[in-house]
Amino acid sequence: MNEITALQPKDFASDQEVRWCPGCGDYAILKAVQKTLAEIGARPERTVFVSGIGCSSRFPYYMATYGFHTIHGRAPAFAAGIKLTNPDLDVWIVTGDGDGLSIGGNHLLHVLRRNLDVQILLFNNEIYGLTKGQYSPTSRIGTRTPSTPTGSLDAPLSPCGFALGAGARFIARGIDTAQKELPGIFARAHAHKGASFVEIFQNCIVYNDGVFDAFTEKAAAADNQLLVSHGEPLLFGKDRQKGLRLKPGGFDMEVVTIGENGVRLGDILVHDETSKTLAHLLIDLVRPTFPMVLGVIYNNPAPSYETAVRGQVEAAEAAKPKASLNALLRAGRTWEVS
Ligand SMILES: Cc1ncc(C[n+]2csc(CCOP(=O)(O)OP(=O)(O)O)c2C)c(N)n1
Ligand code: SF4
Repeated sequence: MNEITALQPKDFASDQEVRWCPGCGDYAILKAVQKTLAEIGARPERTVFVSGIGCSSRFPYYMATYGFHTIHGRAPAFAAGIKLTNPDLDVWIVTGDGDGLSIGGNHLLHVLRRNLDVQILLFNNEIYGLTKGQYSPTSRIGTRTPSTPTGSLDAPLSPCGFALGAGARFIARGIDTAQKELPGIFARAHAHKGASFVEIFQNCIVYNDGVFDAFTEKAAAADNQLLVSHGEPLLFGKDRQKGLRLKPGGFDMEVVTIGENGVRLGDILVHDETSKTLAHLLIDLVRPTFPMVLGVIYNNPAPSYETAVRGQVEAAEAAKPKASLNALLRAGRTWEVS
């Protein structure tokens, strides 16, 4: 009998020299992905990483799997071709906020709405790292960069809000350094059949250092992060005494404290990852009034694109006798050229 050896995270690391800046958040994400693949029993020969252009998009070089470092914003197009022709492969897309939401916004939109069975990891550092720090679609108003020397005026885009609007059926959020939670989130993204979208807050230590500190710093984490879990109340804070509820008589959320003003545990909303309405509310919460919502926010599977495409092809083939190219060429009117 052929025994398949269990692989370790290091078995998914390639022999390529990693060329990110020392201290870049990309290292931690790479480590979490390699750990995830070992844990889920992935096979390198059945796994493909596809990226566009950017620091984050160097990812496929560092994985001992198949990989394509493609063109700016176009990873979804390559991934679609790969998955449609080889549906048994596990396809991961790695993109940045610039690659996926500027030049590649259109492509990302369509891969999400089509629900192709791929995992999309969007490294959000709110900046263009590779090209030396220009503002990106997720940069906050007032961000000073070489391309916005007096501060950006553009309203930032919410990657998860974009994904939900595009029709994504799996949406999650994580933090680069959260090694305890990230592999679990990636594993769930992998288990979801259809397009899974994961936004990862990634610190660019060179061009946008500390931009997420207000909720990622250890001392701030408990009061500023809410890690959701299906079926569990939306609680946070050091003693998990704070929670989210709908404002009585309205459709907006509010932060309340259990034990204050008559608030009881039963008043706190319970996370339902299948609810699109709740996903909207959680994704749209504005900081710092609300905590940053992390974990699997939305998970509501629907038939995946490649399954539907293959079903259509098989049905068409079954409905017609086997096609003959020769017969097709000779069908209808033909001419002899002499
Ligand atoms: C067609 C084209 N336009 C522009 C560029 C320049 N360019 C390279 S990477 C990049 C943005 C990368 O930003 P992001 O996706 O956020 O990745 P990061 O480097 O921050 O990981 C741009 C504009 C390019 N390589 N190709
Ligand atoms: S420029 Fe920023 S994102 Fe790019 S490798 Fe350096 S720290 Fe990472």
